[in-house]
Amino acid sequence: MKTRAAVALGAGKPLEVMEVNLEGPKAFEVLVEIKATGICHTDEFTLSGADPEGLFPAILGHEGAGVVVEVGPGVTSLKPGDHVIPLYTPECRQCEYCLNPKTNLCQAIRSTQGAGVMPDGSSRFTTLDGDPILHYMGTSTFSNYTVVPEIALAKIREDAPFDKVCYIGCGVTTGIGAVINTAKVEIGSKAIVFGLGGIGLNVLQGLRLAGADMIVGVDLNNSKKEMAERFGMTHFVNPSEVEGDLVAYLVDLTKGGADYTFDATGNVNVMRTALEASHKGWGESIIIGVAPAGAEISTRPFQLVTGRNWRGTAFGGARGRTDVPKIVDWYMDGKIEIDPMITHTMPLEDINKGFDLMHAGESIRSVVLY
Ligand code: NAD
Ligand code: DAO
Ligand code: ZN
Repeated sequence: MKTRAAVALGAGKPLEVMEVNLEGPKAFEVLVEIKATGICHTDEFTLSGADPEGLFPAILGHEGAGVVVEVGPGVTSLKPGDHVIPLYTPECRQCEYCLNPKTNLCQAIRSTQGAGVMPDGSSRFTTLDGDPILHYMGTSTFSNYTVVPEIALAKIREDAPFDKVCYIGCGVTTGIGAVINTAKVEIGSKAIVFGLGGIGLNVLQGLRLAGADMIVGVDLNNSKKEMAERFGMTHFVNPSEVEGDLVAYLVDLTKGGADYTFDATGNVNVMRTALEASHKGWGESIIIGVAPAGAEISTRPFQLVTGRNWRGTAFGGARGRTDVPKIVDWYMDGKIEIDPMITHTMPLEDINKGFDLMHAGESIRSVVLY
């Protein structure tokens, strides 16, 4: 079949919206009509060329929601008409990683997903001239129709609006999951969140859900304060307005350091501040942000000797097929909010405007509606 897609032809170039060929689903694959997709910082990271694993030409996009159109041989868990969210972190429920409760990093299709192809080693996308186009994160939601492995699709309830729950495909789950699955924040905790963008706001609402008492937000941009308060932030700090050492300021504000800190900036200097602002003896600092290629973190080892813990999280530690439908329920039951974070919507033809809004810091989430 043919489908409309925004194709990343090369690093640093705008996406080009064009018709491409899409081959049908092979064994254990599913053809999905994408109804809506968010534009995430990570798509921008890859498109910019900063992602060392970025491959071109490719169809980016990993924050979508849609409907199953056709299933390939061997697919048993989905049928045409099912509503789904594609997962860049699959859940095969059989591999060594899926069987270990300490991780969500299913490895069943890791090597082919990283190479931009389906598990059989080939791409389903080609240009109208027949040249291959690669998949991205196993999802390629910047295409109206896409093929996704069965183990990388979460089946969700049919009354959930695609234009909102697509955000659960990355940002919502990453932020809330970092709090609930990775940090396992307890009621009454003190927390600091660095970076109040699309991920940080969801860390805030995760902390509110977990019953944290003090929720400090840190951002260089004062315009982030209002929305952050709406999502549970109790105190705001702009580092550029703090005189003296930021760590000392935050330790004083939290009366000894925070029980939990979260980096949602991707800046390695911020990651160090986050670790050192966590409480001596038991503080945990969770890295969510993805740093530029080659960047390294550092601190004095004595920070760890004296009981602070440095950890990371991918997709909020969530097992997508199991956890994503539950997060959709939380949204539908009013336990979490998504609507105010979808600040812009646009048709596929205008997708580059979504990237412009992100660069200008004017959007939290732009969503493409097919
Ligand atoms: P964003 O651009 O929307 O937000 C980043 C925020 O950080 C902005 O508000 C910005 O003003 C603030 N900021 C920048 N530098 C700062 C500094 N020095 N001090 C304080 N605040 C600062 O980005 P986002 O979509 O929220 O993504 C955040 C990070 O999370 C990115 O690195 C992204 O790649 C990463 N991410 C990780 C995962 C994962 O699974 N681990 C998933 C999705 C995104
Ligand atoms: O198993 O090695 C692996 C792959 C893990 C991928 C985790 C990706 C999380 C960070 C990227 C942000 C995605 C939007
Ligand atoms: Zn697995």
